[in-house]
Amino acid sequence: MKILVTGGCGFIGSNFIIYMLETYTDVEIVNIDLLTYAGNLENLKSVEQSTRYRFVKGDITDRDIVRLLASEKPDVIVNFAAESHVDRSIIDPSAFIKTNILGVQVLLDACREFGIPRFVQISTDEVYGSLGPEGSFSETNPLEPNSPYSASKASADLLVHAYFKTFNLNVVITRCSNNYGPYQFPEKLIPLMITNALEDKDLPVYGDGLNVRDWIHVLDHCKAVNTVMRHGVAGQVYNIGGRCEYCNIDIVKLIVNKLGKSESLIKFVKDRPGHDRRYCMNADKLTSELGWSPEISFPDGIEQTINWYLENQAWWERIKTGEYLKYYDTWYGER
Ligand code: NAD
Ligand code: TDX
Repeated sequence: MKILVTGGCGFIGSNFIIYMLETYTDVEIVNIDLLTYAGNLENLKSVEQSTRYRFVKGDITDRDIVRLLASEKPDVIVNFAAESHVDRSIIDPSAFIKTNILGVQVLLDACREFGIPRFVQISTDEVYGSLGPEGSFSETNPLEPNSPYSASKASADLLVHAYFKTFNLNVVITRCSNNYGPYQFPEKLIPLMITNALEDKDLPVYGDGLNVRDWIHVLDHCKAVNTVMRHGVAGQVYNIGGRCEYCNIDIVKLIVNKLGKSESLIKFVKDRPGHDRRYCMNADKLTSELGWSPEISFPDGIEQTINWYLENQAWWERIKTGEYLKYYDTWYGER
């Protein structure tokens, strides 16, 4: 099976590539990634010598490069490439609109032109908006995104659906909850808190810290994507979730305590504008129809993840320089 992965140098894409190459000897992967601030070739060191893996630096909004790779006739395109951080989309939405919407159009057009048999769009729970204290999102919930990031992802979902209906393209959409695990960029809650705590820096918690997220280990997400890629029904959406709700302040306290640091590092700061209160995924469709369910418990997964950041200090220290510091000052400086 030849897979064209986009955005494979990011957090989830790199975990997916490593998982697929290690698990299946008949899988070949081409990875196109623009290497934005979030893309890191170091994530793929363990597979870069593999004869079944090839990296191409390129932009999914660039029709020429996408057409060139599509002309190699992969069996499937799995689209992880995106601007993925909500806070950055509040500072400037432009790149989100370009990559997350226009980039998807370019990929879909290439699928049509070269007859690619399947397109997998990696979407997110955030397209459904925000939940109250009860209930969960199912695939039939309306799309009610609240941030420029989630609006761009919801737009892409609608476009993917339209190409299924109008052009009969073989597409599937996955919508997953919050991931955590190795190689996550330290702008997202869990790696930010782990690395700041290790550096004895403030731990900025937005608002009252009671916003709830549904956490899933990245490896469980990768396995779900593989399942949907192989067995999902064309035109369908599949929710993916960890069945694991935590409010932010509990996660932060857990990390602080595991690292033996003081809770006085925790600082409540000005809330994120448009901050979604709660996400919770109902992934019953994926479990009952395709047989997937999450395997890694949060206590095991978070322990393993904290250890990974402890053992890979050089990885995140190299990231937390230059562009990262500029972003950090812009976003957190006045909170
Ligand atoms: P990430 O920011 O870590 O990685 C994104 C990757 O895409 C980077 O390697 C970046 O260089 C690349 N990229 C960005 N713009 C590009 C472009 N124009 N052309 C080619 N490559 C480009 O993101 P992530 O957390 O790994 O998320 C991957 C996907 O999963 C995204 O589509 C995101 O919306 C979705 N998702 C993420 C989560 C999560 O919790 N992280 C949850 C659900 C869904
Ligand atoms: O410094 C912080 N302080 C804080 O309180 C940061 C970075 C976050 N938070 C809160 C905001 C959220 O309630 O923690 C929660 C998680 O924040 P993020 O890690 O930024 O994730 P979220 O906004 O929930 O979005 C994530 O899940 C869905 C990913 O970034 C998206 O790419 C994915 O689609």
